[in-house]
Amino acid sequence: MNAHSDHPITTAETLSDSTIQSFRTNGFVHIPSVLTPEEVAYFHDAAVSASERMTNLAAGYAKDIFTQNVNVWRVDEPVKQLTLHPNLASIARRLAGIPLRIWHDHILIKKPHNNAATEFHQDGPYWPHDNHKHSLSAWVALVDVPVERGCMTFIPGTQHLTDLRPQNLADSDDLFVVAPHLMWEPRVTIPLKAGDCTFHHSYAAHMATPNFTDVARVAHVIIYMDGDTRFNGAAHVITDPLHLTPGDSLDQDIFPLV
Ligand SMILES: O=C(O)CCC(=O)C(=O)O
Repeated sequence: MNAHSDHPITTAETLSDSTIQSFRTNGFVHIPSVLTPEEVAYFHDAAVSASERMTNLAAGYAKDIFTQNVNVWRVDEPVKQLTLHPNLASIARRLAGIPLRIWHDHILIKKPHNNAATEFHQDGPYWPHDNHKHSLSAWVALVDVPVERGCMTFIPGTQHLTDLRPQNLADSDDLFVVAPHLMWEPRVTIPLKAGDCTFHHSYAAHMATPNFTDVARVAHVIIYMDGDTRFNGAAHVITDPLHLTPGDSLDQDIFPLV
């Protein structure tokens, strides 16, 4: 199930300047081998088990696309080790170049033969955030994810488009309705070995291919936000229970600095 990579573990210290530059220019980057094969096996089993126990938030809006379990780190000790993984956090901080907090994590599983893409969208417009210019996600492959199993595709440079309305990730046209010129931009598709990850900026337009294989696609996504992000008053499943006031700092236990 999981390819054992011969690549040495990538750390914040071994990250090259050109990798950091590539992230800042394109809005995404492929980082090979952020976890050891032993960690991949441990976190894969933990993620699948947590997902089976937790509510599937996508049941209402994206049921064929993936299952989605949010803030797993708050209730599951092994997954917490992955979400707060020091190697991932250090790489994220080097890419962003600023102090970061956890916004939330989520486990996204595409069932075998789900045959449904996650359509193009940006993440930033969904979030109730001000002051979050550097927010980014680590999308960690917990199985091998070739193109046929649901890997990520990005449109380079789109992280600069910060004023689009939220786009529907179940509608293949929606991003191109709000930004028609993007239809003609080149796209970059990044298959991942288990234990690799991509990082993407919160405004980088991205989609994930369908799963046409017999194996579930298991990804764990850790979202980091700027340390001084503020709440902007919009509704969101993570912040609704906190009864915040617009302008409030997100300096709270549920959003730890990493
Ligand atoms: O894994 C997927 O299907 C989509 C992931 C995604 O949109 C994200 O991590 O922002």
